[in-house]
Amino acid sequence: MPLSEKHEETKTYDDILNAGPPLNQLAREFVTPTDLFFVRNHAAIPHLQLDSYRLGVSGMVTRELSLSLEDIKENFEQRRLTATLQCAGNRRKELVSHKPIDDQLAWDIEAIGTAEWTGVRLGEVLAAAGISSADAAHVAFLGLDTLLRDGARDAYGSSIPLEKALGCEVLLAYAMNGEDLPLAHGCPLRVVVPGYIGARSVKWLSDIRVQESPSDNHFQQVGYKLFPPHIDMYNVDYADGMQLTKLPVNSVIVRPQDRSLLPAGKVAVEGYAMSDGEHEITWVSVSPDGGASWQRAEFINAPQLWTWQLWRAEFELPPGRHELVVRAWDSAANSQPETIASVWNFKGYVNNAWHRVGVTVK
Ligand SMILES: Nc1nc2c(c(=O)[nH]1)N[C@H]1C(S)=C(S)[C@@H](COP(=O)(O)O)O[C@H]1N2
Ligand SMILES: [Mo]
Repeated sequence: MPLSEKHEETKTYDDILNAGPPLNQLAREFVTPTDLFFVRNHAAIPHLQLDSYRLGVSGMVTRELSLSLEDIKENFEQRRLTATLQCAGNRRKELVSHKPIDDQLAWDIEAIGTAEWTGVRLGEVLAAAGISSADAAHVAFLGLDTLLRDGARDAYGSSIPLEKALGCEVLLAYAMNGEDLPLAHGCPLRVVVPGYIGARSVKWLSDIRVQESPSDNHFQQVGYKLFPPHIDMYNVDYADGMQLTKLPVNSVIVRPQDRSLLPAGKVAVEGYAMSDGEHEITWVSVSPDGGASWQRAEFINAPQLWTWQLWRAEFELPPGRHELVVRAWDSAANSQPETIASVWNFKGYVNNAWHRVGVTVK
């Protein structure tokens, strides 16, 4: 079937679990406690038969594999990596207040979390299967959760370039923060693609396929595509969209929250910054006056690849209203655009405009 030109079907979110931490609990620790880690689902959590669980590996491979969880744990070296996952829809709420976005979750700043993932390297599983063709260029994933769309039931899926899939950082994870992967986060096995939008880290992973082209799944070909601000749901041609991969450099003020009323005196401003994981955050600037003057924030954790950077700055604020602003740079000199208008897109993805918070000091 050709790509649906229609906007995504209207769905009710009743039986679909989507949740994030209360904003006052966000990013208090470098590693996010599992029960404060956001959950983003596009379908109901699948009913699992854990004893008969198998991971299939097929496509352009010399040997097709069908692996139980034990096969995976016994045949491949166990790896651990602390990595941040961020939904492409994080900070959509600010885009929505600039110009409406239909039928998408209005995430605030909470669709992000950092966990210690335990699993095996996807690259080592692919090496065991053997890449059989020089044309192999993408690795596609399917989950066990399914959605009804245009009368057909499809699994959630995505793909990443083979080159990324072979990177040491890409894991098939069976544990999160030292415990078996919880059901909501993809038990028994999920992909973790550090640095890429969360949508590529497929949960309840059932199939891996090595192929010439990106996945033809809805979430690769229609969902999670980026368009410039002048494209909307009425003039869009989904075939033209840009498939999202790496996240752009971003920074967010977590505390104080927008519209806080603060006592006069010293105000501690705290938040997170994150780039594509391959580049560390090198500088975070915070403004106490809407961007007129700036101060360099101090880093709370030592900068590292694949994770967010927590930061802090302190200001003496006189009574009145103040607009706090943050912007960050990474080690490739990437920085953030100033305005929401310049990053607005009709699906509301990857908002990385300067983040602004209004506060009143008594
Ligand atoms: N099978 C499956 N995998 C999925 C999804 C999904 O709906 N189904 N959602 C994706 C999206 S959009 C994101 S942002 C991350 C969220 O991972 P989390 O729920 O563990 O935070 O999972 C991704 N993997
Ligand atoms: Mo997402």
